[in-house]
Amino acid sequence: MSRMPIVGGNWKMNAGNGTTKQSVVELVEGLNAAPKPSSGCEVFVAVPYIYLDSVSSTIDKSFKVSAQNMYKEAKGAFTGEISGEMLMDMGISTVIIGHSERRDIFGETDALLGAKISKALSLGMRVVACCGEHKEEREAGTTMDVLVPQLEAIVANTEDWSNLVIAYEPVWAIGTGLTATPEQAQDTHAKIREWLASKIGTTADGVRIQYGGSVNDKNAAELAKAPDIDGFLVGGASLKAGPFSTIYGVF
Ligand code: G2H
Repeated sequence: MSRMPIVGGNWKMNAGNGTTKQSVVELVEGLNAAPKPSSGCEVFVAVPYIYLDSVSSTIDKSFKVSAQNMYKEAKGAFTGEISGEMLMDMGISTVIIGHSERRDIFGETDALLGAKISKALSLGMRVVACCGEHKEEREAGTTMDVLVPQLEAIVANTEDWSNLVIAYEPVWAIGTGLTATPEQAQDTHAKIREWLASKIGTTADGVRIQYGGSVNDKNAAELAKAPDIDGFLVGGASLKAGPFSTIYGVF
């Protein structure tokens, strides 16, 4: 089954390639001047909450704008949180949920992430749900044992799979410069799809699985050839327009 590739630039806690409104403006200007994504590839930038509005109103419409997180409730006494309802009201209909930095640094559990996924999907949002294993887990051969509970939380909270994208991001490859080889990534993507098929049948053929973890303008083309890699979630290399446009340009 053909799946439209999807590439996301996850800016994380970066204002473009800096810490200022100006550095955001510079990255948006760079992207607006860069080669546009092909019509056969969906591209989004996931920017810090505080810049969602300004980036949405200035970036070329060939890019979607995404949040990096949201809370599971609509409103209330949840200091520091942002709801899906608020994002949708701002015209932001894509959200990353469960990035390993949310899990490892902020202690987000599969139960909480499942509730967020359920909420975001119920609002009609496109969800990029992340999963991944740590270095010692891969070395111990327990990658799928670690991924399965993460995937179960996704499956348990997803009825309509048309808006659900999975991002497989081995934690040992995130921001480390260590990329999974195309063979390693393909092998895990295929196992994820096979596991999904055991739960949701042939619908799994249509679920897009992005690879994330030190994707850059040098390794993207090779990774993109793998049949079960349906795009990338890019961190560091999305902070400059040149490398990011080269990456989405491989699709
Ligand atoms: C993985 C990725 C983006 P980087 O976290 O989600 O970051 O490309 O910097 O490894």
